[in-house]
Amino acid sequence: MKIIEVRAIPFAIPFTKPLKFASGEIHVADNVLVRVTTEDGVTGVAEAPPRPYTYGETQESICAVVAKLFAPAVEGLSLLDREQVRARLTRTVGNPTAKAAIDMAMWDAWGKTVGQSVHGLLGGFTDRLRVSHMLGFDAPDVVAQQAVEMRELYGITSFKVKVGRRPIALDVAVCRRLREVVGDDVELYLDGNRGWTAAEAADVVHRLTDVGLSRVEELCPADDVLGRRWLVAQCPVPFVADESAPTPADVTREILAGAATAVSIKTARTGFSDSLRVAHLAEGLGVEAVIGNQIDGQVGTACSLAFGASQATTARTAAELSNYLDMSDDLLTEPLRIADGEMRVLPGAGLGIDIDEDKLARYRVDAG
Ligand code: MUC
Ligand code: MG
Repeated sequence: MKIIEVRAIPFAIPFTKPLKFASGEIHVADNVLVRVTTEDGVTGVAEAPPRPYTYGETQESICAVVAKLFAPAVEGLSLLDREQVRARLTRTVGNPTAKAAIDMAMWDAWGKTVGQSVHGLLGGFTDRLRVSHMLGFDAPDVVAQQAVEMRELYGITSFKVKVGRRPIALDVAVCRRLREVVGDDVELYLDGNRGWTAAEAADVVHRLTDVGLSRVEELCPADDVLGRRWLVAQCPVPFVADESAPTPADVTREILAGAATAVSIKTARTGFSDSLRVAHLAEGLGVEAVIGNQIDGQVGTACSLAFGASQATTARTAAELSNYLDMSDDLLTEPLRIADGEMRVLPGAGLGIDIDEDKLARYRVDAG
């Protein structure tokens, strides 16, 4: 199980429908495939989706930090040395998706080596997750129509609505139109990506009481310390920490400070080893944990699925697993499937996925 190579391969796949939200927009999945190879000839994979406007990582920075810093720190260790790998990588602050992808690729390689699924190795709680779809910025009728289509095509009945940093009346109109069109049986929740002030967010939350939101996420910056606490204290539904809590320590700080009452777990950001820590923290603290989506492709989505379904804490709520549907293509030999609003855990060892080498050759943006 000795690791002989850690490799970062940049690739770019256009989106058919760009996603726009308060902190940025995505037109191309300019992600990085991380490959961990052992001396037994086993290769584990994972995907790092950079979010420059959130964490400062870019496709180039991920490739550079893996090649120059992280690969040399990991090569020569065993797949069973995950905590040693973590200790070495966390000496460096930041670079969450680069670290997470190495961790997850190691789990994939471990699963493949021992002939077991990562989902099982992580805990194997259930064989499926309900799916929640993310609705980006658009006009009220367009957003409502997208929700209707997602329900018709995939049976999805849970939607995260992106809001913030545009006229508040427009966001309120989107939520009202959505509720009108999809009816009462559909779950709706908001994500502001820090786009409002605490006062604006409080105003909107009160104005939308009758719309029936199940939770709200990062409506204002957590750095507005007292404003955020004031907002969370009056919020009638769970308030999710996402980009304000990218590590287990941040989660602890934010929840204990009253800056959030729920947490988003993104495997793209915390890998499997730290996502386990966050899930257990959430369970111990008694707060809701939602599987979020860092706008992952199918490789990353397979990671979120394997993890989310492995824990009782994360399987309780609908998981954000569908952003890949807006991409023009992907890297897997067998595409993921959503049916009846659910995604089933993939059979097979490791993550249960295989990379289509022709597609990787087509989409990679390095020399190859
Ligand atoms: C989300 O939940 O915020 C947008 C930016 C990012 O880092 O993740 C996405 C979705
Ligand atoms: Mg978010």
